[in-house]
Amino acid sequence: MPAAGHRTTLQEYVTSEWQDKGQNDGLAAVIMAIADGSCRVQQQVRQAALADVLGTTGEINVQGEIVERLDKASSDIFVETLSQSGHVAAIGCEEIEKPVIVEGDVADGYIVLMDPLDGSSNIDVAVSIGSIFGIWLKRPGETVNDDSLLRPGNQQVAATYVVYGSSTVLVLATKNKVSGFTLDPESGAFALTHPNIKIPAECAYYSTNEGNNKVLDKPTQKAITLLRDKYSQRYVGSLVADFHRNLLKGGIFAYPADQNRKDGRLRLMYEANPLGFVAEQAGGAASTGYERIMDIVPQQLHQRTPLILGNKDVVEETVSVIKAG
Ligand code: P6P
Repeated sequence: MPAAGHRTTLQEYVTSEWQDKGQNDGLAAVIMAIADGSCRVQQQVRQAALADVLGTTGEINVQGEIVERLDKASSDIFVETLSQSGHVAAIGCEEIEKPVIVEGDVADGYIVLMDPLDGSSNIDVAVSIGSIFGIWLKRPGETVNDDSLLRPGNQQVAATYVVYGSSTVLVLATKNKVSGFTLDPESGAFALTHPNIKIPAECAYYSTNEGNNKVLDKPTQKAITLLRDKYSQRYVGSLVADFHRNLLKGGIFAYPADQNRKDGRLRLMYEANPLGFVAEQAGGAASTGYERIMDIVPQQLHQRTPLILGNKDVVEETVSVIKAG
């Protein structure tokens, strides 16, 4: 029994609570690899200009976007910690065109899809950013190859994200359980601070880039107008930060397709699927505007999708307005 005042650490949570529920200890190792990597990333995020880690590498990534130096550094850190966990068979990453197939003896073979640093445009201006991870288990007996990563979100076994904000918070979701852990700067450990997260019944906020309104189709403009009439607008411009606030306070995030982004802007495999998993385990929903995000059968590692994410009733209402045309 923990001492009075002791907060359960993430390590204790994934090695004790999960064992009671038969969770595979390999998954615990994967989660701790993500936690360890995020501790190293947040140190660089917080040092920022002091550590000369801001600015761009001069490269253009597979998304056609300028690579921030912290994007690359974060990608390298998580590839290293995940590869060394002994339980990850393959990694898909926003910053890396092809899947990373982890060589050597991998016990059970988790597949991790990640956005190592989401919200790059906010790095240089000290606004919250984050890291996002979707976790699948390879098919029994499968020798993983590039196609092994193209799994629908409804086959995820867990998802987690880290928000580097006024505090560093890691949110972990498994089937029907979402818990939040805050990094204790003193101990360097994540401590349980948000047990059993459920999205509040009342939606308080809507998060969308209103600057895109003019390029939305009419049904989507109507749906956004309904949100604008009902809820307060909060938009950080970092998906993880916007989603985290909406998860804890009640809200909806919408990045629909538009004339300039026919397939939407956000990525299915390592943004929409993981956060859709978290949202659903917390009682929320995630849709493209026409179908459940996690039912999409992916065709490409970096494919994009429209995303409407948050309170289930508000997502469903928004979808029905869009579908009504
Ligand atoms: P816009 C950040 O670059 C990101 O991928 C998400 O984190 C964020 O929600 C979105 O793009 C912001 O896009 O077009 O509003 O700047």
